[in-house]
Amino acid sequence: MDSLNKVIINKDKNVKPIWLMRQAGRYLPEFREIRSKNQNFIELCLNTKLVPEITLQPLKRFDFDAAIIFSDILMIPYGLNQRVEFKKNYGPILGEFNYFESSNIEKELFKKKLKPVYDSMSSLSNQLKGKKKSLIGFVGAPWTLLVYMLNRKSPKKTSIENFLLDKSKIDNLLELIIEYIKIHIEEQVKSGATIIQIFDSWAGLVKDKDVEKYIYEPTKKVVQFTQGLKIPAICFPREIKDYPKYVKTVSPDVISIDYNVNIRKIAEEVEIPIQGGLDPKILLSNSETLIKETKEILNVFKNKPYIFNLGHGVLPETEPKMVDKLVKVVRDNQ
Ligand code: 1CP
Repeated sequence: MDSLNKVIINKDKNVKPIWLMRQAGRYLPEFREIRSKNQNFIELCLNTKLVPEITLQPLKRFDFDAAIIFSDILMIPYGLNQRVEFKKNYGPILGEFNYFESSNIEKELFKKKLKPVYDSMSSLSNQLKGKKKSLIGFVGAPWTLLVYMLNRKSPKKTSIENFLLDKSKIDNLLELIIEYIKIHIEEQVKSGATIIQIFDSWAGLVKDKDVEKYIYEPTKKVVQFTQGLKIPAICFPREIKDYPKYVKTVSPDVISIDYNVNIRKIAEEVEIPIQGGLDPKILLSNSETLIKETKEILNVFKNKPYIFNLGHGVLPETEPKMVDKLVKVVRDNQ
């Protein structure tokens, strides 16, 4: 078993594996080159030749312990026949969600639309065979997908209050989303994913009184489903207020923390393996700061099962040589 799965399952305290959210992406010139020739982002995510290539680009440069398939959380709404587009310098734009049409979609049709993702996963699984690397599949958490599907753009752009008013619509849609998240997880696992990460990027938008209903309950269903497939689940509930309570209620195998979390406090409060936390902006600073901050994290988690990662995705302005430095510092200090 590879080191990342090992730290999760055996809770190995001495190995500190490393991978980065958005490790394949715009900070790499080789990605930008492919992207410039492939304007349609969804089509790119369905390209079975380019997806494995892009996924492996960061592993060619850096000594990461895991590959995360190059895809997007919005492939689920796409599979449910919602229009999904990515506008340059703006982000995703989704079409009107038609509940009736989507709830009547054949599961086989959904799988067929997303088959290229699963084929890319199989190809990656074959290419990584014999190498000590984990292969991470992922999904958006039910809440974060609900936000994009009803808001139809990033909630950075607008308030989300309006769509939360129609509660009956939301309940049905959440159930539908959970059903398809499970299918998407199962197909990725069947194709060779060894870990599933659940991205709840907008968990921080939920008010305290609604956390149980929109975050804990639906995510727990997804986590239990993943664990039922004998696959570890990493949860990333970005900007959630109470991480210890989340861990207790949702019971993921690993909790991935954002960069606002107090690492000393959480190291004491949480028993399960922790992932992440380094502010991605540190990679925009200088070597000295990077070494200092990285060593501090390694020190805090010295006697704990910990997976090195950032508190959110790699920023596009990041210089690849800083990522290389980070990996070396992590390797040399354990
Ligand atoms: O070239 C481009 O403009 C495309 C940028 C891009 C990339 C590289 C998007 C559009 N998605 C991706 C890939 C992606 N998305 C990965 C690849 C695997 C990796 O290397 O990590 C992953 C894991 C995601 C997951 C994802 N998509 C999330 C969760 C993680 C996070 O960043 O919070 C979210 C919220 C999305 C939606 C999305 N897709 C793309 C963008 C720019 C966004 C965010 C939009 C917003 O700010 O609301």
